[in-house]
Amino acid sequence: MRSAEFSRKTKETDIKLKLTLEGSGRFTGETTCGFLDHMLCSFCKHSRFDIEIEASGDTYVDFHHLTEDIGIALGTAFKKALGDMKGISRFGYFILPMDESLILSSVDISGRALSCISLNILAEQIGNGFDTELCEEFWVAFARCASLTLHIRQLAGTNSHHIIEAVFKSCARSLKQAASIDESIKDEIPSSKGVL
Ligand SMILES: [Mn+2]
Repeated sequence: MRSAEFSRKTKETDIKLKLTLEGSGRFTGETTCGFLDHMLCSFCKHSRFDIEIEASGDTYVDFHHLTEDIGIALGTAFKKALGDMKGISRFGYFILPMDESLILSSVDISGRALSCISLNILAEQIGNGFDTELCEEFWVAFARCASLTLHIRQLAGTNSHHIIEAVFKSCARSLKQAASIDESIKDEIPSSKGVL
C-alpha cells in the first residue's frame, strides 16, 4: 500500500499529514478551517485517497499560510507515496461538472513542477472567511512539491463554492487516474527517458 507521512513546523503553521493512495476515501483530523476541511473531504471521497491531518496556523491573520502549507504537505506526501514511479499511469484528466460549474483538470506526473490555472471566481471570500484566491495558491503549492504538471481550466461556473469544490473533485479524479498502477506496464517507469 503506497502511503507517506509529512510533517512541517514553521513560525506560521504546524502540519502533520498522512496520505494513503490505496485508501477508501477517508478524511480524518482537521485543519481549523471549515471550508478547507470540506474541500479535503471531497478530495478524499473522489480520489479514494485517505488523508489524516492535524494542522494549525496563524489563522488570526487569514487562511493564506495554512492553505499554502497544506498544499505543500499534500504535494510532498503525494510524491513520496508514489515512490519509484514504476507502473504508474502517469497521465490523468477529468472534466467535472458541479451544477452550473464545469472544471477541467489534467495532470502529468512528469517530474517537472508546473501549474497553469485559469479560474474566474466572482466572490472574494466564501465560507468562514476563506479567500477564494487561496484555491489557486493550494494547487500551485501542490504541483510544485509533487513535481508534476497540472492544468486547471474553468470551462463554466458562476457560484464560487461550486467552482472551488469542482476544482478539488476534478483534481481528485485526475490524480487518482495518474497515480493508478497500469498492470500492462508493471515494473516499467512510463517515460522514454527511463526516469520521471
Ligand atoms: Mn460544498
